[in-house]
Amino acid sequence: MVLLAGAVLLAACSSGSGSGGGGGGASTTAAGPTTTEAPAAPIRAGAMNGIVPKPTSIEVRSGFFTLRPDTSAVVEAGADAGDALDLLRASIEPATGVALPKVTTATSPTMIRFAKPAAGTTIPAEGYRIEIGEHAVEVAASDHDGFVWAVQTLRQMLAPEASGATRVPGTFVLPAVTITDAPAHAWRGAMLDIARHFFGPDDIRTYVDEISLYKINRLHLHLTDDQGWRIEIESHPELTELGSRNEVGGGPGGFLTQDEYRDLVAYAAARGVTVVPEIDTPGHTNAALVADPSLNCTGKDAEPYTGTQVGFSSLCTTRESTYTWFDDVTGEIAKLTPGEWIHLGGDESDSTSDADYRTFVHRALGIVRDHGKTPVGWDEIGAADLGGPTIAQFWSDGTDHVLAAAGQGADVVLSPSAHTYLDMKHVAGGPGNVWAGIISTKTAYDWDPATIVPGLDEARILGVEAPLWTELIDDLPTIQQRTLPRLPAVAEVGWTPTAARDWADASERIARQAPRWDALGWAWTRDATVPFTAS
Ligand code: TNX
Repeated sequence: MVLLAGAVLLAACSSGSGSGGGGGGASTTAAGPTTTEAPAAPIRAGAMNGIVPKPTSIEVRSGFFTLRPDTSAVVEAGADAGDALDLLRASIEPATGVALPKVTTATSPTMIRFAKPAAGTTIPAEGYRIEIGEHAVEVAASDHDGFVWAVQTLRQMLAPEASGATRVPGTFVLPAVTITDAPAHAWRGAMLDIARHFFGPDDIRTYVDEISLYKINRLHLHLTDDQGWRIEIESHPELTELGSRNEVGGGPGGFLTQDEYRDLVAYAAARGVTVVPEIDTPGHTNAALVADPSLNCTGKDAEPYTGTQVGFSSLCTTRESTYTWFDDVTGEIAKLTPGEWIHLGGDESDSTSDADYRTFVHRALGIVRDHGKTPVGWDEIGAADLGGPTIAQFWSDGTDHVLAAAGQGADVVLSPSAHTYLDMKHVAGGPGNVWAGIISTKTAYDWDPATIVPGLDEARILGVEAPLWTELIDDLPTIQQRTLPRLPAVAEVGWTPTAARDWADASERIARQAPRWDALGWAWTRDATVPFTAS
């Protein structure tokens, strides 16, 4: 074990059982005011049992790896770990001063090494193996995202102060462990509504940082709604010129240029997150109707909308030009989006007749496929003839639609509103929406993807997603307060098999995240179901 002389290790590294307490990760300077010796540098260790989502296995040994100023990084040829190493450096260098220079052969006494799986072993997609010894941290994965998730695990094993923006004195250590890990579900999503209130690239990037820390791998961006059209479409500039300039409550709105969107997609991808863009149709389209009256069957000019009602707008589904328009829009979105999916909405189309809705959805799904993407839609699309590979996103009270979609062969992403709608209140009397119920962190955690839709074939379940609607949210701290600590809870529902999950244990691990959120400057909610230490 490498310890600085005279230093004291004050963290919960001695046990893997979670005995570190809610404030795990605390550390302090060793020397008290009465000592005559020079103050010793503190040794800073993270909490054991502080990883969210819970990994498949953790084997704890005795000893530590010490991050030293000269610790180097080695990336084995063929290991797709460049982004993961950049992420690790960017997240720990400001606070620790450890720059992790890349070397080809390890010349420093300690190193972090990224390698392909050892010969004769396999690691599943997005999985990773971490082995920490006194002189080396060995990280192995088969793909880009596996390395990123390994880094997120390493960040969670470090003392929370390692994530801060300014240098803190002391030496950071990692406990000697072997971790193997891989996700239970391929789709672990978070949705951000930038239509009801507009959020620009900086806020979205910070949200990507948050979701990636918990191994969420899809950012579903709700780009259009009645209140605003938020993505530049070069073939239809009026959509943003006329359709983006307001939001709920009458604020200025805004939109992402194609360059900004492209940059965001790349930023997210480097952090293991695929952007899934949503163009909501045929309802939720007032902003488009304001911009282009020809999309409206009534021929009347639509008025900009700044309220919070739903279900009053519809594209003209019986006019051929509407399909040309949808083809133009989704064609540009497809070109900007390397990910496999485009979401076409399909929810709450209360002003479209049932027959028109079915016709529109059937054709629109086909148009998305013609652009080389797999279409995703809210569960109502199950009423239509899907006509090919489709993903249905379950959200509503009834299960008929999602079962109808699955019956046609669709895969399913689960966003049960009573558990995953993070715009709902955490607690009665708190801020947020109420229509889907009060969602404490425990409620966000305590559900089983396999049984939430009775009768749904488990083989159809791709994973889970937590939406954040923003009628009542207009700044980044509020996004963070609604999603922390509930997003990590949903992330674990998606990553960790239900049989391995336990709320008592999870709630302690979630509590241990708070000092890291503080170090990162992220706002959060002191949810009473999570045993946070007193402030
Ligand atoms: C329902 S969930 C909606 C959204 C609202 C949300 C508010 C879904 C597919 N549609 O349009 O923003 O409720 O909680």
